[in-house]
Amino acid sequence: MTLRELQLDGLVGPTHNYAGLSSGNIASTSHGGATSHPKAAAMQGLDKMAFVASLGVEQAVMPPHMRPDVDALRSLGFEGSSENLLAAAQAEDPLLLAQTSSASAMWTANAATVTPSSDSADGRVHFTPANLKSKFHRAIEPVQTGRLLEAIFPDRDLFAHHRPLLACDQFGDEGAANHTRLATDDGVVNVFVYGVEARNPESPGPQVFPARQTLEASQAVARLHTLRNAVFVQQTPEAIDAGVFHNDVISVGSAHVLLVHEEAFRDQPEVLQQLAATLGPQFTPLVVPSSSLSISEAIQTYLFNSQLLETSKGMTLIAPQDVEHHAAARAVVDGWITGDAPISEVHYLNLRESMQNGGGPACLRLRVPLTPEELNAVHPAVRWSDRLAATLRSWVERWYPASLTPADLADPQLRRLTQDALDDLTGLLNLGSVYPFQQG
Ligand code: SUG
Repeated sequence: MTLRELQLDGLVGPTHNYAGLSSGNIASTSHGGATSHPKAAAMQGLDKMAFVASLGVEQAVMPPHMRPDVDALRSLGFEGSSENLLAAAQAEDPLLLAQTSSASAMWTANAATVTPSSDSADGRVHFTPANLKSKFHRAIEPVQTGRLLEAIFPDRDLFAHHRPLLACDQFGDEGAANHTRLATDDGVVNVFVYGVEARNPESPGPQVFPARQTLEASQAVARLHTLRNAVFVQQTPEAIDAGVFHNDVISVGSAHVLLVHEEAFRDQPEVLQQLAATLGPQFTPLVVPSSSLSISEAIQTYLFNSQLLETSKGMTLIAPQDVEHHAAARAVVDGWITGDAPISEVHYLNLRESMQNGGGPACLRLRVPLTPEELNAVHPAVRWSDRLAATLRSWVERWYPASLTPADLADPQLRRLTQDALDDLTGLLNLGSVYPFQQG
């Protein structure tokens, strides 16, 4: 059965801001406190979706989460009306207010891990929302993510929705950002990349920054999804310590192609041999040596956070403009396009607002490979069309602030505006009641 890959992009929320929340993510920590531009950020995301859809790729949109998350603040002891509670949080613990205000759900590569029906033993598409337990501002996402995924993929005969793994050190799970599905005529491999083996004190791990994904979590997700063809590969601790907080910062793969930096995986030559043994001669790993692009240049430009899309013209790369403007990264891409690599074209997009928080093109999308029948069962109103594009653009135009600083996050008007905007959006997308504030 031929699968088509749906790109489910996170719509940037109205509270998009720079709070420096993600240690280990260099763009996030270096932009903490900067002024953000939520309207521009959302428009940049919509431009990407429109562009990808124009290539003939299936595209859909995932709504933002309600922020600030007043319920999370209440669960941490703040009381009273939303207005008083936000003011109290800002006075007492502004970092906590920033954490509960982050629009980080936009990076849907971390929303869940997805297994296509062709790979699961029960023939259903499986979703497990990532628990994102490594960072508090992200650990408040999975319940809402699960609700949205259930609304977008409603048919339980076709779609299996699991609960997030229990959030603890042993089961740190960051979703599809650490998962790559490769497929050739000879075979399919689901590559799960982890940072550390949590229960094994002998397992080498990073010394400076946290390993967000554990082997135990990857194994549990593969088990839940009844996967038959999973392999588990460890990141080099050095890459994590250099700022590779998710594997999708240093490798991206699709079908028979794997773009990967030389220093991405432990025992990389053996890993690639193992993949080749299953995938056969079509498998094409394009390994970028450190002499062409150092790890820090890979992190700075986000070359490997490009989207690798199958289009009628062959493999197409959607890369951030930062790659275009960096001589060494640009040379790597030019080498692929003009040489005999199976990549036919590249398009550079402006995703500055998201990039400054460490989110490139691939972070902003969750890939969902579907059969035609499954595609037909996707909630129709979130699937891309010119009409949806126009609706979303005027929705953003109407509701989004032009700029935000961390000091603006306690503004009761921002909370009210976000709630009204999301209420309006659920109507436009015909999603029913998907937010707690709509459920009384
Ligand atoms: O989890 N940044 C996100 C970026 C996620 C990128 N996703 C992938 N690589 N798949 C993170 O570190 C920064 C928020 C702030 O600092 O305000 C943030 O959460």
